[in-house]
Amino acid sequence: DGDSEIGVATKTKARPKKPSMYKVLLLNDDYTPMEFVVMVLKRYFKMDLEQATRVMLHVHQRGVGVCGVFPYEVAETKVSEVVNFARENEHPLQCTLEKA
Ligand code: TYC
Repeated sequence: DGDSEIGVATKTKARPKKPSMYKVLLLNDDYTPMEFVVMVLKRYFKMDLEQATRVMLHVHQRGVGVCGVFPYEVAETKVSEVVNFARENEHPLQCTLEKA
C-alpha cells in the first residue's frame, strides 16, 4: 500500500567537520626586546630570521600581527608556550587567539 520504507536510502554517512581555525596574534608593548620577539617567532612558529624580523617589525609598527593559523588546540598550546616563555624571561609580551 506504499507505506513500506524498504529500500529507501538515506544520506547519513558520517562526515566529520573540518576543525575551526584560529589565528595566533602577537601584541606590541613598549618593553619586550625586539630580539626576544624574533626568537619567539623562530622557536614557536618555525620562521627563519627574515620572516621573524618582518613579523616582529609589523607588530612593533601596527600594534598587532598574525603569527600563524592553527586548529584550536594547537593555537591554544602556542599561546600558552609563548606567554610562559615570556614570563620566565620577565617580559610583558602578550599573545592571544582569534577565530580565523
Ligand atoms: N615595541 C618593542 C620595542 O620597541 C618590540 C616589540 C615588538 C614588542 C613586537 C612586542 O609583539 C612585540 N622593544
